[in-house]
Amino acid sequence: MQRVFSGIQPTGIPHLGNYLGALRNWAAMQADHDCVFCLVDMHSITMPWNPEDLRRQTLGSAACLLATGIEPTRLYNQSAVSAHARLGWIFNCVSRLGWLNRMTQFKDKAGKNRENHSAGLYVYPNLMAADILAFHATRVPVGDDQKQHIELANDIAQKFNHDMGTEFFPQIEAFIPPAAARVMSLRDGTKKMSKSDPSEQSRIVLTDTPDEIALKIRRAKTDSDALPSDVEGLEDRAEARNLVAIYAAMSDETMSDVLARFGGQGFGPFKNALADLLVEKLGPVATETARLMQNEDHIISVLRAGADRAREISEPIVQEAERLVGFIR
Ligand code: AQP
Repeated sequence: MQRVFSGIQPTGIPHLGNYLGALRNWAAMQADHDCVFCLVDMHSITMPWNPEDLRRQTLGSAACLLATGIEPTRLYNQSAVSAHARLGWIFNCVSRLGWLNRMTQFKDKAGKNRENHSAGLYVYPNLMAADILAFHATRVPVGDDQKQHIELANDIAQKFNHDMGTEFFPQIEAFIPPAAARVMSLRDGTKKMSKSDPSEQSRIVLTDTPDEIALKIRRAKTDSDALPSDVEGLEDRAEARNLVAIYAAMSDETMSDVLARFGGQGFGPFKNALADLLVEKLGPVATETARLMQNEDHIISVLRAGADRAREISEPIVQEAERLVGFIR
């Protein structure tokens, strides 16, 4: 069975972009893949953080993931399994500065003030490569924004294999969903929906109440034209395209199907229908998350059991990588 690895940062409650870009596929892949899913808390401290928030958000994200259908034994938090840090360090020494300089996510997150960012943010893609390769995972379900990082992970695996004269690490394939692989902000159709966007109105989170969902969709930025009757008509209309793409992904239809129904109409009825659809699909996730959050000890025990399983899989792989490098164990 092919092994799948994927992670999410517990930097806030997962949002609709995380759900459509990743989490929904995670849950679906469990049926026919050997899955390992991780709350990548070590990645979460690459940007400024508050320890109490990190703790709370790790537990909240775990509850949310379980509520989306992730099986408890497959979930753990990264810092509990030392394989990530050990292989991450080896990859810091395999990866090249020139490769990291090309990573667009670092440029986006660091902005103009690069000198003031953590070294961790810069080497983040090396740790991400270690996250996946510590499990010899070959399939990684991610949103479109992670494509470049997966390519880098393959470059690192190849260079390690070449330098050590082995075929130890496999090549990785990104699994990017065909629809809504990049969900955009509800306030600005040119920016991706993100947990760290200061505007809460920019995203729908998986714990939003029906009223909050309806309000955010009603307030979502649009233009003043009616919806077009075909997909070409969405060109240069980033916000309209985003809402149609969300509708299509949530209803498992194509964007053309959606426009065949709503094309020619104003945004009012479409937004009402979209809000109803989101409430129908995400409402049960919010209810189950709230139920799980009432028992923090249970969530902690789920993460501990998941970490035990993750250690069992990753330990022999990382020990072999350490042996290949020349470390004495
Ligand atoms: N807007 C998005 N559309 C589609 N997929 C997305 N993902 C994230 N945003 C979108 C996918 O969700 C998975 C987990 O992402 P992450 O939390 O590890 O990191 P991120 O990509 O940096 O997400 P955020 O929300 O933007 O977090 P912050 O603000 O903390 O940096 C990944 O598979 C990602 O592709």
